[in-house]
Amino acid sequence: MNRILPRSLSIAASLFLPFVLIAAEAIPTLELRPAWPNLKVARPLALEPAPDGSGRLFLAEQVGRILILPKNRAATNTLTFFDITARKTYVKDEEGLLGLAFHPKFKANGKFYVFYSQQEPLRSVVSEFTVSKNDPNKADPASERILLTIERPFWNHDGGALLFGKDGYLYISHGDGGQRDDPNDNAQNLTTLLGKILRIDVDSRTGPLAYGIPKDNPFAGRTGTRGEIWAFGLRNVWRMSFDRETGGLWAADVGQDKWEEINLIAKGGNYGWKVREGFHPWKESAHKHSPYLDPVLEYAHTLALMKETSFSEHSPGLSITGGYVYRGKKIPALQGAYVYGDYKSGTIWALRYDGKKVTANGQIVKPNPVRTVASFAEDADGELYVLLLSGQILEFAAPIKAASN
Ligand SMILES: [Ca+2]
Repeated sequence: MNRILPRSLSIAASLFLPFVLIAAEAIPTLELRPAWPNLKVARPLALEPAPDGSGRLFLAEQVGRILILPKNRAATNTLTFFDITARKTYVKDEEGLLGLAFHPKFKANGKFYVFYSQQEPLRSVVSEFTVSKNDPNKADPASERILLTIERPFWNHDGGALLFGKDGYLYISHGDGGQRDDPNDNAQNLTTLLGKILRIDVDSRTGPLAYGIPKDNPFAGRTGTRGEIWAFGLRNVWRMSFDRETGGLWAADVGQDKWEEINLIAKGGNYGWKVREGFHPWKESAHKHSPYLDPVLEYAHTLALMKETSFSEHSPGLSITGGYVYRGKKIPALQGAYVYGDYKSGTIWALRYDGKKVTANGQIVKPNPVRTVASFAEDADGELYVLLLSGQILEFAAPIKAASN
């Protein structure tokens, strides 16, 4: 018996080999290197280029600071642009300063937006701040305008991605409120902002709200719903991004016990949680809002579970971190591929999608379980970075010689 197993495995491997090789050719093997080798930062979660032509890159730390990174990559010092560490935004795990977005007209109005956690009561806050009138490298701490406060029943599943679309509206991800199995059934409930992607207009006001609800939001003006909702049925979108070329909104939804998933977000779409996780049935919900939209791709927490999917060649992971479609110039072989990773396994993959199905996917760097892939970032040129919770900022590079992966 012992001899049969390896032999049957090798036959299976040879049958699948042509497909594996074709898929591997479409996804390059890359290396990672420190982008600022001499910098020490704390728990970096977002890195954003200022859209003002200054070439400045701003790094948000979970503890409540925003730093301006030095243009000299060998430098050792940063400038502190913003600091709310005294508010104790980061108490544990998923809380903290989680998102940063610059107003599209930042150059003229100096406005930027942050998403941060607060205690007593547990809540997420989305606020507008303005740059100091005297110093372009300092935020004005007295300029805060709170747009949105979302109370949370539990400490986890905050979400916290913030980004502006080409439509000028601010998109916000918020998790289902936490614990397990969405006990309050929030993600399918259209009267709460938990378990959703939201879309608001920071430049206008609707009624007593500190922001406007765009008239073309899918639930705007519908009774029994929140007009801010753009998409729902999401457990805890940990990072989302727009493809700067196609405008597609990619959102990675962190799974509970089995399935991690990547979704392409459509207006009004229901991405299934907690009725579904990935492509699979999960729990009952008191709310009925079918159809449930399937993800682009899923991967499982174990190798054994991967056999139940059409992505059986995909390696497993435990907590997805969404990235970006690569539109930079330095690595032509990565052009047009969506890059994503796993916080727990330290794996980084890329996939290609033709609008209907995944046509290729694979690891682009070797897994490393101490590589805490907390977030990805994209600079003004479309080059990508990996932010490790351990405090490193990495960039991709094509290997100098063929990898022996
Ligand atoms: Ca889903």
